[in-house]
Amino acid sequence: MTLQNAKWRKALLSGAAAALGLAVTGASAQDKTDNHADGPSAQYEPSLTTLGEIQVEIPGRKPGDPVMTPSEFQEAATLYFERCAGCHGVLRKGATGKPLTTDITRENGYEYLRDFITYGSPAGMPNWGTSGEMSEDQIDMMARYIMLDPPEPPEFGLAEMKKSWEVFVPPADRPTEKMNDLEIDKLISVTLRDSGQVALIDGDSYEIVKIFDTGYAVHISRISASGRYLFTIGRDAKVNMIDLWMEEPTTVATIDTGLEARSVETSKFEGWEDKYAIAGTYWPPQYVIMDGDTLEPLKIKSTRGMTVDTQEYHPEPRVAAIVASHYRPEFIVNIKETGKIQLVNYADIDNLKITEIEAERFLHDGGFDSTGRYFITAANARNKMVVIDTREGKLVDIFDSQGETPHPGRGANIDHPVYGPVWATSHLGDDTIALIGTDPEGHPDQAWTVVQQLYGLGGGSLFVKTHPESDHLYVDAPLNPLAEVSGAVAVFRVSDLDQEEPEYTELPIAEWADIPEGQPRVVQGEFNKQGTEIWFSVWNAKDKESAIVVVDDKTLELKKVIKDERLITPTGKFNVYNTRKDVY
Ligand code: DHE
Repeated sequence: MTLQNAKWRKALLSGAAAALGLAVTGASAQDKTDNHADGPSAQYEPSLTTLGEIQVEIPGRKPGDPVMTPSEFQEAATLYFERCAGCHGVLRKGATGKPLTTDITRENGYEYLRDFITYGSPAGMPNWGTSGEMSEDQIDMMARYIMLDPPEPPEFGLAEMKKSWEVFVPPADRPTEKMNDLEIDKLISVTLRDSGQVALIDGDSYEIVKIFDTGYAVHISRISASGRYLFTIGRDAKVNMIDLWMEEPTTVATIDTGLEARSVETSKFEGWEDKYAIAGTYWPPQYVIMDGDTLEPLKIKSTRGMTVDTQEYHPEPRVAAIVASHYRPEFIVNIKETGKIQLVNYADIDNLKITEIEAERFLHDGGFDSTGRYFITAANARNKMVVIDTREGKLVDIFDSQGETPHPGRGANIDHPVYGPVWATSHLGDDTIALIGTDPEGHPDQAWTVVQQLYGLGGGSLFVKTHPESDHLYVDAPLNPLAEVSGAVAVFRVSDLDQEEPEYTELPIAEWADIPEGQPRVVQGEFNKQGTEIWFSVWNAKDKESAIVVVDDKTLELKKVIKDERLITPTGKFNVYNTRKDVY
């Protein structure tokens, strides 16, 4: 263990642990509750900001209803969607948080609800009042609001999608070959979260090629199998389709696929390259398969249904990660609240075949092993990992990640000096990194178990990254409450992982960016195509300077700081080649 590592582990197990919202032996419930809202896991619950903007009306009054004016009800609904719906569900029927249906809230009564919102609970409810995040008036309003029936946001079917759908450049008017001299595979698409844009940056010259307007608080980019089309999804569920072959890369089509979303993907199986795109939504709970040339919506599937464990009806299971199989004409769709993974076969979408795999509740993100055959994904609120064999189309295993709230992104594949091919995930709730064996043939005893735990900078990690050409595993910690930690990255040398307690090198990325104001967080490493350098976002507030820091992978030295006033709140980065080929 390095000195730094020892320091942070010590801090983590004492004061900082409470700040992270972790259970600490001997700490009172009050300690934990006081600080809950600062914890990385609490910060990472979805904020349904687009739903927060919809206009709602007070449902029909019933005897005994608390009094609310229409404007109070509207304000409370906005607050609820932004702060509470991520855990308690849009319809208040419960998700990771408890249900708040009126039979329960009325039984509890106004005073109980007001105090609960004010002080929180050791079970995970943030202390909205004592943390200063909600005023007394807001808490009074929220207590009354949840005693009334919830407003129901609108559905979004084919008619609504078609109404929003725009094709700016029809396929017939697009070039038949690449018309620019960009090295497309070297481009990196950078999410500019708070400006609702993506920046396309050249991987060699570090020049911004173009900035595109996309959906609100745009989330991720994915690339079509051929590398020609880049797709983005906004939190408002808007999909943008950008043609990278045109003289100047251009948005050729857009569509709204719902009201809240996080995922988009395109078909990758041989013979089906670029044929379809798919977007999954948080609201309404559904996914839509679209034409891969135009985004025309073709098939919408609801995800409402029974939960995997208690087999109860869930009215709003959100769609989390979606990946495209390399072994079958299938999309692999994580359905969060029911805990099911659907293998959606797109070979005949009029006779859609779906294999439904019973996994674990609260599925979030995940990625492939190095062969592309196994999809490894986190049921993060249950601390579980789920493995799907995408060649055979079935569940392989479900096991404990041995840490608190695994958050792999797409994970990282390394060739371990002892255990062979392993895949890594870090955790939001503690400093552990789990290395998981992925080679059932060569290393059957280690397959689908945590073969080694590494200790990183601290809790609040979101992403790990490596590249087949690299001997390094990079681990960020952007949601750690300590600025020194959230501004740095830990790097492990893969060939040293046979040591008993592998040490890491700490890279002071935020310091390198030399940003005078704010407290930027360093998030999500992404390699260039060649695997020679890794890019990190230095993510500051919207009105402050941000940057991208490029690190030389061999020397671990600073190579370049990319700054530009247009780089507002950069977060995710997606190299065209690595993303389309699932290299990570
Ligand atoms: Fe993400 C991926 C959901 C907050 C950056 N994020 C994903 C995926 C999901 C998801 C379901 C997987 C998509 C896929 O593979 O198809 N993210 C959510 C949320 O619900 C959450 C917790 C809260 C919210 O309200 O959105 C959330 N995410 C964030 C952030 O705050 C991050 C750090 C900054 C940002 O831009 O919003 C963030 N999420 C990312 C990134 C990926 C991602 C960079 C893609 C990682 C990859 O390597 O593929």
